[in-house]
Amino acid sequence: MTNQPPDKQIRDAYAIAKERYNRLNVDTDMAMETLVQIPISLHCWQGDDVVGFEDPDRDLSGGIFATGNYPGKARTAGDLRQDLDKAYSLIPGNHRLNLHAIYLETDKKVERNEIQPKHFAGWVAWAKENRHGVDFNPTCFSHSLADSGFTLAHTDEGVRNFWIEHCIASRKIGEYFGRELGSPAVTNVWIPDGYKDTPVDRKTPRLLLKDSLDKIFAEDIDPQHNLDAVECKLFGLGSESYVVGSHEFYMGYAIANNILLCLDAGHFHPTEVISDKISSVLTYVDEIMLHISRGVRWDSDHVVTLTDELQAIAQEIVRGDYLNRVHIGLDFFDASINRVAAWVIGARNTQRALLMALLEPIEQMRNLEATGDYTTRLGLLEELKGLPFGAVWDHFCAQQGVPVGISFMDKIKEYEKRILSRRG
Ligand code: RNT
Ligand code: ZN
Repeated sequence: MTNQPPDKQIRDAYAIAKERYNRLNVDTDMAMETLVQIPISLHCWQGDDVVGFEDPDRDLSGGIFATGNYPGKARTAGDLRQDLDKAYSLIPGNHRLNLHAIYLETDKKVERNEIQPKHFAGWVAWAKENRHGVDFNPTCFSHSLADSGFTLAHTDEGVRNFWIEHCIASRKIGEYFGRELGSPAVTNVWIPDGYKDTPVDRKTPRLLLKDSLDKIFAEDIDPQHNLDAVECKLFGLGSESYVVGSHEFYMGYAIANNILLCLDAGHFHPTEVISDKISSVLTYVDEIMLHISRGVRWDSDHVVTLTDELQAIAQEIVRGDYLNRVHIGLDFFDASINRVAAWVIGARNTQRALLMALLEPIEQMRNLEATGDYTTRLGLLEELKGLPFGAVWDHFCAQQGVPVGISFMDKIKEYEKRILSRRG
């Protein structure tokens, strides 16, 4: 379909780009060296529309929804790992996996509050072999005890306890991944709890949620192997009027309890952006997790494209020197296109945004701002958008041994024909 440009063309274009950036005192080689060390946590759930292996017939619930029926979704852990391997092979660098509890591997049904590290041994073996770090998530949705729309903030103590136990079990699995793989897992708690219509009591569910979280995090787990995060949301499908775990709720909780806050780019008002929150939140919490996503109208989970906001997120991370305090993950699920391509497109875009940020003449920009020369600041910011960053990106891809430009689609089409189209 689309042949990769000849090596010489990639090299020549890079040489010109390098020279061009040098004039601004930007070192393109150093930018690539930094970029290759930034892991992106690929979310397993794009591979099978958030179904998992616990009960493949169970509908997705919890205010999230995958639409589309593109053929070839992963049905087993083997399928999913094969698809992930393909995706990773088309993304420059070495990356992490973000796994959900429902992706356990067992012969017989295991209740969510009884999951154990051994149910994830297959993932550990695969991650070790491929040098992937792993992040983890309790699955507090798509379950009969979540069908009321409430989990950790449920009025029934028995239901709350079930989910508390599930979250504690998940933290232990995160610790297991962290210890086995030599890199801490971020175990991120997201719950759907909320109301479709206006509640009269916003207070009680929040107090219940706080109490549940206190019980979950009371269990001592080594932060060298497991880091805890909580993820807020403004609204979901069926929880349009009220979500218990709002931004203020979890921001307060993360600060008060010294844990991570997870910011999902699709979880705020349509014109509200997480890029502006990063430096605020990191003033008070040590580390954050990001769910890079793209909201479109009522949906918060479209494939990540190279938007202004994605660039702003990357700029904030790089300009603020926050690379070692921000865990970058993806979160979207599009079932209407090739799922491997969805991962690759979203991840490559995230890396492209990071590269653009790494290619900024940050010192010069800071000086302009400090001396009040906002005119030149604006002019420079706009000119930067036209610099040959694409040539640096192409060179980076070639250097890392992954397809340059849209030629990655050749590999995906070939994979679709050979593997995906044969799945029932
Ligand atoms: C849902 C949250 C959450 C989920 C995953 C599957 O709105 O974004 O992160 O997408 O846990
Ligand atoms: Zn999310």
